[in-house]
Amino acid sequence: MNGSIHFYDFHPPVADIRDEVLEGLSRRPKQVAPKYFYDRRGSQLFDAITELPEYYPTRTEVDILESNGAQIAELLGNDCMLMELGSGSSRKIRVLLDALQPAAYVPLDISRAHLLDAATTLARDYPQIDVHAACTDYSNGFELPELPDHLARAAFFPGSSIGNFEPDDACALLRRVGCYLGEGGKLLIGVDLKKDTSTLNAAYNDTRQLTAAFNLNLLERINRELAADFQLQCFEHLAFFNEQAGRIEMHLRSTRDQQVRVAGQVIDFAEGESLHTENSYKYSVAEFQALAAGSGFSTEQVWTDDARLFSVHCLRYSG
Ligand code: AVJ
Repeated sequence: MNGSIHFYDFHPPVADIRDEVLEGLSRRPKQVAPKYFYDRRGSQLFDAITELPEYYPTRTEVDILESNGAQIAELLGNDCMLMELGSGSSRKIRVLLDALQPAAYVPLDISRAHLLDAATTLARDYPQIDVHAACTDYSNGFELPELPDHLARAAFFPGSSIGNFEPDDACALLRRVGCYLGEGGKLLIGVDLKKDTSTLNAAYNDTRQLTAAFNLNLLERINRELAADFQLQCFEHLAFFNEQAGRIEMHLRSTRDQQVRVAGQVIDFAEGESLHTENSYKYSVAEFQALAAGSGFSTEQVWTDDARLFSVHCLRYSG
């Protein structure tokens, strides 16, 4: 069945999204999970962010993958079934598919439209690879289709998306990936590194204000999907490195006292109150290795760029 594409839809129902968003808005400080950024427009805006001069992670990770393709292929093995968490745009996976030539490719993403477009294009361009695309919220104990079990499993978790999770949740997620892989299974994961605060802050406060548009698009999405009436001009983008916590924080700050209706409920915002929309944890190589060890992974190899902006780790699950 070479070259076939299978599509599985485990997208959370709108009622679950409503409950989760309302629960987040009832907290102090208010929060909404960053996975909700990625409707069609949010995914497009994120792709545009990855091309910005200030946003160094994507191009740095691609460079690391390209420079080390042969060694990565050796460590992960050919003919495997390669899962990708948060597939998004396909630039990085093409580098890996070329180097690894896996038998099957299993992209997981919460953005249905984006996943379907990307998976269809890849299936066409790589006719020798079976594609099993699953639209799923992998942060939530991922649901998976029945997959062939005769192939060695490997996983790719690019982009430092692991940084969106609280360290404890990151640990639990990696453990689940490990259970999927089985003992000896390899995980290739991209992790953004700690660095000077001005470089970090610039990456999340670009002069073209695409990151601001990406952040604000969350309110537009909630307006459309949850019958809400956020006024986008009454919120402003805020992003900064929180040194103490070791993470970039993104917020939407209310510029005045206001009330917003969301799915039939009234939500009060005070002037200056913020809605916390994202954390992006940054790690040193040693910090991340310690986190991975806590999930049962040992380090086989770590690559960084010369400026030590970004790291890619090859980890092995030992149970
Ligand atoms: C996709 C989570 C890795 O944290 O850098 C980019 C998302 N947010 N600009 C990141 C993001 C603002 C990105 N991750």
